[in-house]
Amino acid sequence: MWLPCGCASKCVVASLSRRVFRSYFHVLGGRRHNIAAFMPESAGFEGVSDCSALQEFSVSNSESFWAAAARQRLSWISPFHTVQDCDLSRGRIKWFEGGKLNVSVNCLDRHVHTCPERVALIWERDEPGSEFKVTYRQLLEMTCRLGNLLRRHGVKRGDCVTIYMPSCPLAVASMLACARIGAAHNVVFAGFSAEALAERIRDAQSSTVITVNQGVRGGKLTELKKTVDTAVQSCPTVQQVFVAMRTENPVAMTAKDVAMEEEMQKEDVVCEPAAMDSEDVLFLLYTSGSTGKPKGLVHTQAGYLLYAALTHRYVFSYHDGDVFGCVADIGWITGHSYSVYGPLANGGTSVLFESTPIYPDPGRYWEMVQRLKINQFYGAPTAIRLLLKYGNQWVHKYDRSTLKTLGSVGEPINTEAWEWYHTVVGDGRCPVVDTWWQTETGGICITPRPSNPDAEIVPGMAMRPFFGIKPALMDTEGEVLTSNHTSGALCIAQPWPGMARTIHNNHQRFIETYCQPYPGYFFTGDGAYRSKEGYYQITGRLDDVINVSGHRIGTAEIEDVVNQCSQVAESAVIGYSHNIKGEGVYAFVVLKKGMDVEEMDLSRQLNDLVSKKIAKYACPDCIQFIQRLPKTRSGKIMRRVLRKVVEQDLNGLGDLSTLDDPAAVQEIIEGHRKLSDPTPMLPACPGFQRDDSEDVWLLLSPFNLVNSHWPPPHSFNWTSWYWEKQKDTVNILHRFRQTLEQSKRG
Ligand code: 6R9
Repeated sequence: MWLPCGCASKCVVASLSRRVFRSYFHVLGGRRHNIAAFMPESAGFEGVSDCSALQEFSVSNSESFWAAAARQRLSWISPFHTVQDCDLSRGRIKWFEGGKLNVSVNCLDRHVHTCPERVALIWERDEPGSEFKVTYRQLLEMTCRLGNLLRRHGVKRGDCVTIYMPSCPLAVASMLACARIGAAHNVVFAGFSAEALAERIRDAQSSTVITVNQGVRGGKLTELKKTVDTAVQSCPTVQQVFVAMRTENPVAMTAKDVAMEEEMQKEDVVCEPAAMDSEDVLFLLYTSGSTGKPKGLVHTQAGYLLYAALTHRYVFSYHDGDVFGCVADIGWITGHSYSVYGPLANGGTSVLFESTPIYPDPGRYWEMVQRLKINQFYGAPTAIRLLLKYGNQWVHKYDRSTLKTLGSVGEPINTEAWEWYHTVVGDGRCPVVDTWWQTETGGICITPRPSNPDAEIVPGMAMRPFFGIKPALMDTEGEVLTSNHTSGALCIAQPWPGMARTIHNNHQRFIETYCQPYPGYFFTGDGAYRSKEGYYQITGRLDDVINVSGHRIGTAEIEDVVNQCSQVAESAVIGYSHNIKGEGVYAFVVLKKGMDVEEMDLSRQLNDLVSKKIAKYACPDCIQFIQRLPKTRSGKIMRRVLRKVVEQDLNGLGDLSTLDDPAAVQEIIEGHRKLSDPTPMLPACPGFQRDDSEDVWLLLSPFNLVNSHWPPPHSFNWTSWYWEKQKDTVNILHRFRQTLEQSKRG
């Protein structure tokens, strides 16, 4: 059993229904709340008496606001002399210059001085009921040993260490150890393939990788160390791989490998923190853009930490003693900001979730809420939609009375999922905060809370800008839209400390992507609607990035892989509306001339390829083989046309006159019609839903099946194989098919 060592072992119409929540701030009678008690630094801000005035102040007196917050909330080795030096049009972003600090000291040492035995991390391991708690003292010890170990192995200030680990205390200690000695970290989501990992290691020029022997998720083992072995073969920079043991199964060690826990035991528990400049790099995090090459967004020390801490404290109303449950993986920005940096900077208790929402059953989240007494729960709409389908009984079974705030992130939350989250999970008591933000923004930017005690929360809307955030909507001419009840490209009109500073090794791409589209503004890549009341609702990406189960993926990245298949001439990938994942991946594939292949076989081959080159979640849900792609005369693929075909909006195909060969569209429409024909093909079997992100087949309830367009077989005995057999999906599908055939014959 692996124990941490060192210590011994997306739509514009919101529901019409509106909800008004009572205060969850300190209310001092009547409608007013005590703003200085709410945020101590606001006591010095003139004319600020409530939350909306504080928001206005934070935007129009941005420097005073952020200077006061930075002085009070961060521990500095030496103070900053300049609050900000930014020029968005040139991509220059600098905060708190002159200041020196250490992020790990801010996240650990200062809490160890005041409350060493407070729990910093609750590691909710995959195996249910086997949580493991790590106090601030233990986490500091672990971090220091690891920092010393990295130093002893030559890792220096300015180096970049790649971390390929699932959510666990040693992964957090690895991040903090890097911060302690002044190295940057590059966490790569442990679901990425060897090739995707290798690309990120090479781009980050890492000479050190940290991993575990095996990952454990949903009861299944994944060979993470073997994936690293494959990856480093094409990474000449890698000199050493630290391997921690998550399971007891031994792995083959190479000359580059270092047994991490064993070596940590030899290290001192004191590690001198490096005095870092505010603008030194804290981490790189790769995310997808609209080209085939992922970009390594760079976040720096002080501004990022302050922003993560402040948003964590105020969006979720996190108070001392609360248990904060963000179920995102640490491989994504949500895990960075709200499992690690925000909660730890605030001296909080943070849950690290290693499992899946349906392991061992769909009650996992709520059983965990009951057992760990979670106060704030932060998850993704895709999981909420999935759990909603399993029924309320899985929620009602457990005591959720500790919950105070429910958060949603990663993609638009539809009204049905929002209502279910609010009424069933939260018993109608807890505010639901739909938080909009990005890897680029570092922390939450648009969110219903904080706001005045009686301020309404509209289902499915992120609504209000956070402190210091000034959103702007742009029209197609690049002009700022000033009225309400309007939609446009979402920009942020002034810099804030949490924003990314650059793209690693490619500042020009940073400028072109974020700063040039609307000079003087930060362009988010998202579209938004501003309601009559002035609330924001995110309408989805404006570029070729899709969002599958809350994970960003560029369509170009998938096309690049599909095109590598020797039988494929070219392809076009689009996103389409998927009732669980938010968006699904639809690939149009043109084969090379004279190819005689079974389409089913090739589909399988393409899926394997995408899974191997990127990750499982990027696999196409649907592959349509076509003769040619619809292109303009200049050779541009008309994705708009493909989208309309898949949406079955043939009246919306629009102007096809620029098409090189309009007959191509008719063929595609025909092909799509055949594909969506409800014939009982195995993968499209009604009653089942494939969830690639979790690698499972989901059995929908009899109710769903009865309601599907295809009548259920009368002879089918649901109860005999409902739950326990769900894992054995092949069998179930087989039996289901047999029963269907029997019932048809009968
Ligand atoms: C934090 C995170 C960012 C993209 C973003 C947008 C989408 C995130 C959302 C949302 C609607 C929300 N997104 N939160 N869309 N409502 N509350 O997810 O970062 O992985 O970089 O993705 O996700 O499209 O641009 P990241």
